Parts: sequence; C-alpha cells; structure tokens
Amino acid sequence: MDHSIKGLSESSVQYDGSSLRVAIVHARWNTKVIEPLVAGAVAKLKERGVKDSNIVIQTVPGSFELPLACQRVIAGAHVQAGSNVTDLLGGLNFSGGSGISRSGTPAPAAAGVVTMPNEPFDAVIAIGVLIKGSTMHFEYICDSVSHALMKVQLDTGVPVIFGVLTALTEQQALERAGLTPTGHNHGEDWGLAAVEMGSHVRRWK
Ligand code: DLZ
Repeated sequence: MDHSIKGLSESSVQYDGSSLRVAIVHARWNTKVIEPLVAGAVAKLKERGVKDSNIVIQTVPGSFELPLACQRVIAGAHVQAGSNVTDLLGGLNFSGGSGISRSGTPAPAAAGVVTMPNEPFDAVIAIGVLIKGSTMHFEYICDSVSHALMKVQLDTGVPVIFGVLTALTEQQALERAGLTPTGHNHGEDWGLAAVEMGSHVRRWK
C-alpha cells in the first residue's frame, strides 16, 4: 500500500467495474487541462473493467453548469447512447474508445440517433477546472459548485465524484492534470473513486 501523504492511496480491494455504468460530465473551460483529466478518468474506468458502452460523456459550458447537468444526467433526462451520437456532437479531441457515447451542447435532433433505455448510473464524475482570476468570481463558483455537487449526490443517492480543480494558478492546474514532469493526473483518481463508490453503493442498497 502506498502511504504517501497526498493523493489517493491504493485500495486493498480491486473493485470490479464490469457491470457499472458511469457518466462523466465535464466543463469546456480550460480544455487543455480538461482533456487529460477526462482521458485519465476514462483510462482508469476501463482498467477496472467498465465497458465503453457503459461510459457516457456529457459536456457543459463551464463548471457552474456541472451540478444541474449531473442532476439531470442522473435523472436520465439527457442520456442518449449509440455510436452515432459520438459523431454528432462537438467536444474535445478525446480518444477514449470507440464505443463511448458523447453528448454535448446543444445538438440538433438528427436521424439515426439511438436513444437507449435509460439504465441508471452507478456514479457520475463531474470534471471542471477553475483557475483564480483577479475578481471574486472564482471564490463564488468554487463554493457554489462544490456545495451543489454534494447536494446532488446526497439528494439522489448516486455518487458524484468531485473532479473540479480549484487552482490558484494555471501551473497548479497543469500539475494536477499530469501535464508537468512532477505532476499527477487527478482524473485517474476520479475514475478509480467512481468504480469504488459505485460498487459500495450497490452493496449498500
Ligand atoms: C465565467 C467563467 C470564468 C471567468 N472562469 C471559469 C473557469 O475558470 N472555469 C470554468 O469552468 N468556468 C469558468 N467560467 C464559466 C462559468 O463556469 C459559467 O459557465 C458561466 O458563468 C455561465 O454560467
């Protein structure tokens, strides 16, 4: 077991994600940092056995939009799956796997979009990158988003993994996305946390 002071220490249990369904909701602000975080989360989900077809990715404009989007995704309001959805909607240049469904903002209804039965999600990972500027904007958004994401998970009973970087500098954000030589990609930790919490909540039902 890793006993480092910071970061997620390895669990003694290898959680099996092969039957889990996980949504990633991510903001599009600071995409340079967002992209590796999303990729890191997906890599760990897949490493733990979560199937491509059970990973749904939804984008929103900024971190402020994350709580409502998570709440609606959990409620099943925006969940579309099917390979052609991936091609229809904008988003990041993310190569997470061909079967992963992407939902973005706002997409025209198109022929051929397959709407799957809305199976419940076992966990949702909310990913955003907030970088402090010269006004109070940062403080207000950090505070409201973190409280709202906590409320969503407590209200719905579905784990919402807090994947929001609240960085005082751009350098801090880069480090936490593994974009510096000594950095670590926190997205990987969030993927593992989603599988662990999704597994726990299934047992606790
Ligand atoms: C407006 C804004 C600013 C200044 N900074 C960020 C940021 O660093 N990270 C982020 O995710 N979003 C930012 N936003 C956008 C807000 O989150 C939100 O999308 C808009 O205020 C619209 O509600």
